[in-house]
Amino acid sequence: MASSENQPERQVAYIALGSNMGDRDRLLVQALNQLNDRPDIDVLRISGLYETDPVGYTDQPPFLNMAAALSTSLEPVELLRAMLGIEAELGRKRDIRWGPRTIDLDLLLYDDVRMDVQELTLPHPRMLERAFVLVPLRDVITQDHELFAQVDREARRALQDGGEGIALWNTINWHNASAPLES
Ligand code: PH2
Ligand code: MG
Ligand code: MG
Repeated sequence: MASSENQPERQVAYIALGSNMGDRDRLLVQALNQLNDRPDIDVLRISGLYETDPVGYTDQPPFLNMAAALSTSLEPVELLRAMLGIEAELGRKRDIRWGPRTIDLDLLLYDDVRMDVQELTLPHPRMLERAFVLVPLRDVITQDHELFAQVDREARRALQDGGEGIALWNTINWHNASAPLES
């Protein structure tokens, strides 16, 4: 029996967001608003918006990438499914395999949880190799996370190694994020 007296414990999770199609910054903010509109997710902090050269399949437009810290009462796989639902709402119709993405939401870290199931591996297995993830993540991760030092070091290293095509593009005050953006 579900009890409203039991306050579900809230955990901090870190996500990466990316868009290289359509109104990129608006799509990122819409995704953050849709996450925050849920009673079981609060967006705590957001990174700067970084414009990044495409990695992997390079013949596509530049991305805007950012990261966010969330607080959530959802379990990791439930959080992932909520993120995929928002992705589908914002991006499904224009999504082309390997091609440009309206919105990509990746779950990077959930507290200090380590897990590996079919749907989800935590920490995200490639996050420490991707400058477009590390640099925004460094803006929002706190020192109490066990990967803080590694994220900080690898983000600095990526920027020293020529920047890896990453440039700060804009910053948003999260509390004003639903108001019109200035550029
Ligand atoms: N995402 C990819 C592939 N390549 N490159 C950049 N710069 N940013 C991304 O978010 C990105 C990418 C697949 O998810
Ligand atoms: Mg991705
Ligand atoms: Mg993804």
